[in-house]
Amino acid sequence: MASSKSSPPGFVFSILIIISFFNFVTCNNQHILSSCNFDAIYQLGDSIADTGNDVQDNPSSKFARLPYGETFKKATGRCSDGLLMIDYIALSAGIPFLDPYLNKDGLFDYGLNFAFAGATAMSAEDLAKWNVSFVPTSISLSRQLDWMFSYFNTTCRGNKDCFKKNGKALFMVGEIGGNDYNYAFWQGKTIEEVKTMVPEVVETIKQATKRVIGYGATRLVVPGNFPIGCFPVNLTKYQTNDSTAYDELHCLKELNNFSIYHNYLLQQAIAELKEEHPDETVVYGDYYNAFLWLLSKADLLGFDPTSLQKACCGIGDYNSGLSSWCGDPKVPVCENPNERLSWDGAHLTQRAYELMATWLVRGISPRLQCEYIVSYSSAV
Ligand SMILES: *[C@@H]1O[C@H](CO)[C@@H](O)[C@H](O)[C@H]1NC(C)=O
Ligand SMILES: *[C@@H]1O[C@H](CO)[C@@H](O)[C@H](O)[C@H]1NC(C)=O
Ligand SMILES: *[C@@H]1O[C@H](CO)[C@@H](O)[C@H](O)[C@H]1NC(C)=O
Ligand SMILES: *[C@@H]1O[C@H](CO)[C@@H](O)[C@H](O)[C@H]1NC(C)=O
Ligand SMILES: *[C@H]1O[C@H](CO)[C@@H](O)[C@H](O)[C@H]1NC(C)=O
Repeated sequence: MASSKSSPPGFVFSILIIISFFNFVTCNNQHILSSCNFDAIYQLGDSIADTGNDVQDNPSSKFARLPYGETFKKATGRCSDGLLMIDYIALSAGIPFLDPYLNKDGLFDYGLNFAFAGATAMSAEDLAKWNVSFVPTSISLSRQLDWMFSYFNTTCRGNKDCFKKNGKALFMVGEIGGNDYNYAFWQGKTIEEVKTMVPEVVETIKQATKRVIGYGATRLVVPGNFPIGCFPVNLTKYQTNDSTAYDELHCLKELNNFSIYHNYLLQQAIAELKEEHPDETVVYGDYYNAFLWLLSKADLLGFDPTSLQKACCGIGDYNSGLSSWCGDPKVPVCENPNERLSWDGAHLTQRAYELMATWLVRGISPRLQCEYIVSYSSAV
C-alpha cells in the first residue's frame, strides 16, 4: 500500500499495460472456441500437429523418446517438449486432446488427428516430377485424406448423408507443404527453383480442402507457413556475414520472403474456395504473423531475450547444428524450455505453441462465426 502511494503515474500506467497484456495471453481467451460449439476437431498436417501418428509407425524415432515431451514427463510423439497448438485449440474448444489415427486404442469421439511428422502436401510421385526424390515418408496429404474418408465411411456405414454431421466439427487443413520445400532444399535446389513449386503445392492444399468440404465440413482453417527465416535450423544452415541478409528481428529476409510468397498464393486459393463454396467457412490460419508477434514481444511474454533464436535442445550456433540433433547422445537441453521459443531448431516449445494458439484463436473465432465476439486488448 505504501508503495502504491509513492508510485509515479507512469509506473502505474506501465503496470496496467503489462497486466492487460498478460490478461490477454493467459486468462481471457482460454475457452474462446467453446462458443463455436464444435463437437469434434479433425486435423491434417505434419510434425507441427502430429500428436503421435509417426511414432506408431516408427517407434525408434527421436520423437518417441525424452527429451521430447519432457515438460509432459512423457514422450508422446509430439515434436516439442510438451503440447502443440492443436492441443491448445482443442482446450479452447472444450474438446479433449485428439488421439492419433494410427493409435488402435485411440478414443475418437471428439475427432482425431491424421497429421504425420515429415508429411508432404504433394505425393511422392508428384514430388518426383520436380526431381525431389528423397521423401522420407509416403504419408502425403492425399494419404491422410484417404484415412479420413475411410474413417468417416466406416463410422457412417457407407451412408453419405451421415457425413453431414461433420458440419458441427472444426477441420484443420495443415500447416502442410513446409516439408515439400524442405526436401527440395535438402537436395540442393535454390530458392528460385523451389519457388516454382509453390503454385502446385498450394493447388494441392486447395484440392485437399475441397475434398474435406466434400466430406461434409463447413468450418475449416487452412494455416499458412511460419517465417522460416527466423528458425534456428535455417539460421544455422544459411548463416552469413552479410548483415543485409537479416531483418530487424535477425531473421533471414529471403527465406521469410519465401514463406510470404507461399502464404500469399494460399490466401488467394482460399479466396477462390470461398467463391466456389459460399456456404462453407474457410479461414486462413496466420501462423506467420502469430510467430512474428511472439518473437517481437518475446521479452514481455517471459522468454529469455538473450536466447530468442537459440533452440532449447541442440548444439552449435543457434543450438541447431546440422550434424547432431535434439535427442542424439550428448546433445544438451536448456534448463527452462518455457523461456525459449524454439525447442529443437525446427519445432517450437510448448510455451511458444500455447501463446501462438492464443493469438490465433482470437483471430479465427469471429471469422468462424462463433457467437462470442472477441474484443481486442488495446495493449496488443
Ligand atoms: C529434372 O532433372 C532432369 C535431368 O537432370 C532435367 O532434365 C529436368 O529439367 C528436371 N526437372 C525439373 C522440374 O527440375
Ligand atoms: C464405404 O462403406 C461401405 C459400407 O460399409 C462399403 O461397402 C464401401 O466399400 C466403402 N467405400 C469405400 C470407398 O471404402
Ligand atoms: C564470417 O567472417 C569470419 C571472419 O572473417 C569468418 O571466419 C567466417 O567463416 C565467416 N562466416 C561465414 C558464414 O561466412
Ligand atoms: C521477395 O520476393 C519478391 C517477389 O516474390 C521479390 O521481388 C523480392 O526481391 C524478394 N525480396 C527478397 C529480399 O528476397
Ligand atoms: C527452414 O525450416 C523450416 C522448418 O523446419 C522448413 O520447413 C523449411 O523448409 C526450412 N527452409 C529451408 C530453406 O531449409
